[in-house]
Amino acid sequence: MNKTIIPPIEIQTIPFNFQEYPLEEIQSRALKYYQNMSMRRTIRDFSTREVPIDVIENCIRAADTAPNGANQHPWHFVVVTDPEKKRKLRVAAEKEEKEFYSTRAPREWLEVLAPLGTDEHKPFLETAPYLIAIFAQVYGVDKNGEKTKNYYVNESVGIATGLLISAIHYSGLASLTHTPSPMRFLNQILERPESERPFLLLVVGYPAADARVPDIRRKSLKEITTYF
Ligand code: IYR
Repeated sequence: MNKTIIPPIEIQTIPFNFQEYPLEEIQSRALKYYQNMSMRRTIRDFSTREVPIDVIENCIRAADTAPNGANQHPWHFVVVTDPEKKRKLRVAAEKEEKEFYSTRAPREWLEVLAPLGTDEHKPFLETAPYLIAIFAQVYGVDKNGEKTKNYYVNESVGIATGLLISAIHYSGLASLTHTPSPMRFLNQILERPESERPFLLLVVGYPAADARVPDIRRKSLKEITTYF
């Protein structure tokens, strides 16, 4: 096959607005950021307390700053507050999860989940003020309706989701990464096209006053790093 030669184009550039800090400040910022992130926990008991939409929108804006394949931003965020939609999502998720916990999940999977105390009951899908369904645009669709290729979709959407979770925590709210499996029902209930694959359902809000979390530990730096 003949390789088409792509003529070089002159790319438009603008000056890079880099914010430089004194070294001690960089060290202190890194430490403080870590200390703040170390307080993040996934919670399962949410309060019904309201959260203004601008908080959620700014967190999504932060997620959209994620580095991504060919600047395609292959993601879509569906913000759900409508009680009827939430109820439908809960019913559909609990149906799949019941299957998962009772038959689909292999014994060894259930064993590693046991310390987390998860089960098929997902009341938080109705109690929390926001559900954010994150979709990965597996392929694009051009103006003629033809499929176009997207690059590094999983990596891009994974990074954007990480930034979103971090922004939500930094803002002072809590979240839960919920992964009903399979989750194609999200396309149907949330009216998203076939070109989008549901990636994650993020539950966002304040923790319930009496919320508790499993007594589990993170890995140490030593366990997760190698230096040369
Ligand atoms: N999707 C199920 C099961 C589950 C799987 C993993 I891996 C977790 O870390 C937690 C739960 C659920 O959401 O309950």
